Amino acid sequence: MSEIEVPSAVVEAFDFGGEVVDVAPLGQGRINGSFLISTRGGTRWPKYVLQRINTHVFVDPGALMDNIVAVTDYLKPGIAAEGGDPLRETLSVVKTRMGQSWWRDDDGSPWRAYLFVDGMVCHQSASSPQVFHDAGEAFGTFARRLDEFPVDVLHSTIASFHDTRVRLAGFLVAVDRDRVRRVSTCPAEIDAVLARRDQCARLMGLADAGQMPIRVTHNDTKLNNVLMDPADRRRACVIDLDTVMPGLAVHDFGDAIRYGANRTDEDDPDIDRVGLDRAMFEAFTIGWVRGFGPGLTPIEKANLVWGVRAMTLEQGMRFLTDYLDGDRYYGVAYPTQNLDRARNQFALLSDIESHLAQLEQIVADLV
Ligand code: GN1
Ligand code: MG
Repeated sequence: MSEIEVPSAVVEAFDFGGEVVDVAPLGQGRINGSFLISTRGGTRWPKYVLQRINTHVFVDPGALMDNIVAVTDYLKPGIAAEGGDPLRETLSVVKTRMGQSWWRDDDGSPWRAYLFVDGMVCHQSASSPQVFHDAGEAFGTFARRLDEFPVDVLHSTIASFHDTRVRLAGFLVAVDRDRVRRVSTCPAEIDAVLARRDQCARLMGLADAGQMPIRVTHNDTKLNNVLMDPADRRRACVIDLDTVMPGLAVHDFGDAIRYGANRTDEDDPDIDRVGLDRAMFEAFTIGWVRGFGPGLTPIEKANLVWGVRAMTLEQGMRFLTDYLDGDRYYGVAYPTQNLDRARNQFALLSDIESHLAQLEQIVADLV
């Protein structure tokens, strides 16, 4: 994202409270461009995160920011009531000088700002089951605190984001169109999806039948989307709220496992290193279920492993779809990177499938 320049008018649009002395690139997100703003002489907060919202991905930045403001405003009193610090344990939107939650620059790009939560640790990969357990507890706690939030208030900022049936349909269109003539380069990967096409309807089918609750979900529960307080394991801040919208809790659980319990990075092209680390799986599950508390329903508990399968299949399908479309969604460093990412996900899925009984047993023993 380093190619993005921050126009000075954007910096001036936000009410940072002091003199801005530095603007530096921040983080490793694939979607938005992020910058750390350092200020001096202010009376409020020293550092902020300034982000340019990717409008290729998020077509309605106003709806997205409405969701984030609604959810973070709702979370703060609950955090305070639990003895936490609402300025550190959830995001705080910084308004523009005009009092708005975002700003459109002269080129039409939307920008927004948050308080920078300092002194927290962001793990790109789990160094131990304990770290992953704590991430699970943070995401579970996030879900619990939003249990009573009126979910209908939220906009679906990306339609059918984790509707695996719709992802399958998009994949089939990409195969059919063969836009950049890559179908012939990946028959085995296409078959990996086709062999599992019936699985794509399971979870959303349960939701449509009214058996699985629609909740406020995060929808991008990667380990690196939770900041952890090194001084206190129970204090954390769930970030990247762009995809907070109505969804399924089992999808949030599954996406976290898919990303964080893989023995290697999702970008690793060496699929011999891919596999589901069962100790990591167990640690996250313990933390997540504990954080979530008694609100988790029996049908959700019974479908946790299905959530992992669905999210791994879906992510493989999304990477492969983008490869077939000519890499228009995910950034790539080399031409076959999205194909490698898809292969990585399908290898993970195969490993999960060959240990299903064991994973179901781990869950059954815990919940
Ligand atoms: C994107 O930008 P980042 O890394 O938070 C994507 C997720 C994928 C992920 C795969 C809005 O997340 O859904 O799981 O890449 N976010 C969006 O690495 O599409
Ligand atoms: Mg994200």
